[in-house]
Formats: sequence, C-alpha cells, structure tokens
Amino acid sequence: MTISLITGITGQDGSYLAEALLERGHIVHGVVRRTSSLDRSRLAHLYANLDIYDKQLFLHYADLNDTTAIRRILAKVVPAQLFHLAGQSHVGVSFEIPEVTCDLNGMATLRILEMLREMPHPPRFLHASSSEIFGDASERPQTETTPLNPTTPYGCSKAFATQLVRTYRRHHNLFACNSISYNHESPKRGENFVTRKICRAAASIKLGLQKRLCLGNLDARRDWSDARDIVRGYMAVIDHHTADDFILSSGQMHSIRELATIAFCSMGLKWEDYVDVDEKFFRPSDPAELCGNCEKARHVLGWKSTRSFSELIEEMTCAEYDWLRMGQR
Ligand code: G4F
Repeated sequence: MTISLITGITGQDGSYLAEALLERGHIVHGVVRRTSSLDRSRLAHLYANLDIYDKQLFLHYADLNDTTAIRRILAKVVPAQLFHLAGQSHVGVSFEIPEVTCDLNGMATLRILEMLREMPHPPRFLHASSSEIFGDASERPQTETTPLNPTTPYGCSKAFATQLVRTYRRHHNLFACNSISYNHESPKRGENFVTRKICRAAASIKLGLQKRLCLGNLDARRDWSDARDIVRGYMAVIDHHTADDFILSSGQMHSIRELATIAFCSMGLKWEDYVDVDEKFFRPSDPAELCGNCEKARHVLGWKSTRSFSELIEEMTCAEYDWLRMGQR
C-alpha cells in the first residue's frame, strides 16, 4: 500500500487530494498546524468515518517552520510520496505580510528539500507551484520554459521554491516536481478568494442576507480550472515515471466581470445592480493576463481540465445558496 504525506491537508486542494488518494487505497498522512480555532471543516466527513480516521488517514501537528517536527514526521511515516501544498496562499495578503509569505512558501520548501536530501530513500516530492511565478510574463500563453518574472511577494516566494525544486532535482537527484497550477476553485474555496467571494455574495443577496458587494479590479483576467481537476493533475505528475514540471491550466481566460455575470445570473440577478468597486481591494501590482499552455501535461500525462468555467461558477453559487438557506455557513 502506498503511503502518502500531504502538507496543507486541511486546505481546498489538500482535502480533495486526501479523498482521491484514500479512494485509490493509499494510507494518507497529513500535516496540520495547531490553532485554537480547529477549523478542519473540509475534512469533517473523513474524521467522522470510523473506517477511515486513524486507520487509513492520520494527522500530525507541525508548523512549516518547525524543522524538528517535520523531520520527525518524515522519519515516522516514511512516505513514498510527499505532496507539499501548504503555504500562505493569498496573493493580495502577501503585500501585507511578505516576510511570512516568503518564509512559509520559500524557506519552508527549502527546509523540506534539505531533509529529503538526507534521507536514504527520499519520497517522490510534488511542490504546488503557481502561475504567479510568471508575473509580467514575456509570452502568452505561458509554458514550462517561460522565464520567471514574478511581480508580487507571493509570486517571488513561489518562484524561489520552484527554482529550488528544479535545482534539487538536477543536482541532488531527487524525484522533485513542480505542478505549475493556474487558479483553481470549488465550493471548498476559501472565502477571501474572488470566486467564492462573488458566488457567496450573489447567493446571499438573493436570500436577502446581504445588500452590496465590494470588489477590486474587475478587468483582471484569470485562467480558472476546477480544483478537482488540478488535484487529479497532482497525482498524475507525481506518478509519472520521470520527475518534471507541468503546467496545469484550462488555457482559457475570463474576467472578474464575466465571473460576476455568471454567478449573479445563476441567481436570476444582474451584477451591475449590486457591485461597488473599492480601491481597498486593488493590489499594488496584479499580473493582469496569466494564461497557461497545458499541452505538455496533455501529451505526457493525458491530463486536461474537464469542467467549463460557467459550470464551475454555477455549481459554486448554488452550493452557497443551499448552505446559506440551511444556515450552515
Ligand atoms: O481569487 P484571487 O485572490 O486569486 P489570485 O490572486 O489569482 O491567486 C490564486 O491563484 C493563484 C494561481 O493559481 C495561486 F497561486 C494563489 O495561491 C491563489 O490560489 O484573485 C483573482 C483576481 C486578481 O486579479 C484580483 O486582483 O481577482 C482580482 N480581484 C478583484 N476583486 C479580487 C477582488 N480578488 C480578491 N481576492 N478579492 C476581491 O475583492
């Protein structure tokens, strides 16, 4: 039975990945941060399953900057695969907390790579990299060879980690891969990302629970996929016979305006009647046009994004509507 370890298991991607690996019969170990709020709602259904929790799924406490704890977990679990998904994932917030962002995303990845280098049989390693590494990209769509040109603290931290993964693969012979993912969403997305924020507001306004929605740059365009497709991509990347980097994207861009149109329309509303633009949500710099070319993943791994953008946004908005109506969130 394959033993897999996931950092960031309580997040959107981590929880879907845990489900998918459990379904494949893996023993899944997750690294969780100790916090007083104990918000692990995305894993609640797995905890509640007595056949799974503490039998096929195990959780371990460690912060990403706690080298001794991570080292101990690696020694105890001896994973065959390590999915490194944890980090500070909000690009806008990275302007407020650049130091923490670079430590959690950059230095933590370096520390883990160093630990792997010392192991007699290191696990296969996947780093969840990001389209933000391309920043003001010199070409569109971007490929695995597009030069890195990040323009945000978050993008810089991910570029540093991505380049380290390449370096450790080449020079220390580790099976270390980067999945370079573009934006990916689902009903489990955190509330401060723009898709969830808009879908939730549309449902909330429909139910009379909210009156207005404040947004930032409506002209920004992103390449959005379904998080469940991206997680399928993570597994394909780490299972491939050769360690490599792969872009995981839909290859299609949509603007925040289009997103708002779909979400509000699915509730029978017009977004223009409810949305205000607030400078507070603009970023000091925002890569305006990131779009990924996932041809390599398609050819080599047989991977592609399956859900359309409108299907995804409609699903997210309807899920919000149901949760809010039942008073569950
Ligand atoms: O949803 P977002 O916050 O996602 P962003 O910044 O693109 O980052 C996400 O995708 C990256 C690529 O995969 C990941 F690396 C990263 O960890 C994260 O998952 O913002 C999307 C766009 C931006 O251009 C932002 O300026 O929406 C624009 N936007 C406009 N109004 C807003 C808002 N973003 C947020 N969060 N809130 C707004 O009110």
